[in-house]
Amino acid sequence: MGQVTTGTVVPGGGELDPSALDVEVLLTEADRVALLRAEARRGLTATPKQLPPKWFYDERGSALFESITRQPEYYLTRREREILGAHAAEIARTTQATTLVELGSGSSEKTRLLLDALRDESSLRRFMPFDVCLPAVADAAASLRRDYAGLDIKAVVGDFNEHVRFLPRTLTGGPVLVAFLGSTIGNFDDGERTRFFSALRFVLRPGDWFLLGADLVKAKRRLDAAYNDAAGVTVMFNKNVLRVLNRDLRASFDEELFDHVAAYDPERELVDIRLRARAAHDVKVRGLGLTVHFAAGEEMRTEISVKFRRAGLERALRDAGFSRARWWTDRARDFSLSLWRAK
Ligand code: SAH
Ligand code: AVI
Repeated sequence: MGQVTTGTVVPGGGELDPSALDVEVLLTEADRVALLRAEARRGLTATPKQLPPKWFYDERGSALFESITRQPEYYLTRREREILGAHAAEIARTTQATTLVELGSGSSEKTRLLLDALRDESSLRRFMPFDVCLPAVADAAASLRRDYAGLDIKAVVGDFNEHVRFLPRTLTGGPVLVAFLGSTIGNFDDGERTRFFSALRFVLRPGDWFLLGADLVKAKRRLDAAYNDAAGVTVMFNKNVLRVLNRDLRASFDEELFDHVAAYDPERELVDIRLRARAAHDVKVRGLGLTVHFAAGEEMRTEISVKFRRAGLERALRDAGFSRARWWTDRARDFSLSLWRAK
């Protein structure tokens, strides 16, 4: 993965050759740009303006996210790692998974705890990291191939909002464990979350497993700090979406004309993440033949990060056809990891 300070080396991963990298592509570079065009047009012409969070993650965005996970205020990754460290062996013993699929896998760093535990159980045959960011998933797969000789590592580039239904083609022989870590589920709105759980349940067979990492409701002070780190990495991450639009849609966004705004809303139990225009100005999006006007102070939503309560998650997963096998939190009860079985 490139250094965050060196700028973007690989435009959206488009200049990497997926076949040379041994990556299965469900979302080609052409598909990616077509989807970006459609979603950017919809979001930039909507009131209020909004962009889906998947567009943060080109190579630079993925590196910036990794840097966020190391910031002192961003407790989520450390807490989830603590839970995985304490319970990976039990997860491996319980599931006896032969295939591990990881959705939104990024660097798959924490996943090594699961891979080690499943290797100790001698059940695991195949690991399938799945991510929208080709450089991230290719890099993770290359490093895992070095460290887990004998494990069949099948990296997939895809959009988990669109392509979860294509997974069953490859899911044969023994129980499958699908892991969705990091509280990426929090970046879905209510409708997306419901659709995602049902699509996932649809591709799993009864007896397959789902492991979900979800951040929990807590004091506003801590959540505001986690999404406004003192080093300003989250600011760069949020503004990275503007660079992606400039590069891939030939837009003219000026990062200096926007402020990062992130605040926990205790009513809706989510962190609302936006870019706020510092002054009235127009942005040309040449790839869409569009001129977009921003009023002074106008906010464009770039992400939500929902915080969960146990009861709400249990209801949603039961409704989708899962039964709960385990529920764990870290010692500080900041973060949850739960294991579900397809009924
Ligand atoms: N699971 C890792 C990374 C979380 S960051 C962790 O826990 O640290 C979110 C990851 O989801 C990124 O790697 C991003 O590229 C990926 N992602 C975001 N939207 C996606 C989408 N629609 N489809 C597939 N992957 C997506
Ligand atoms: C990937 N996702 C769960 C992160 C989150 O906490 O919602 C993305 C992020 N956005 C700002 N900081 C981190």
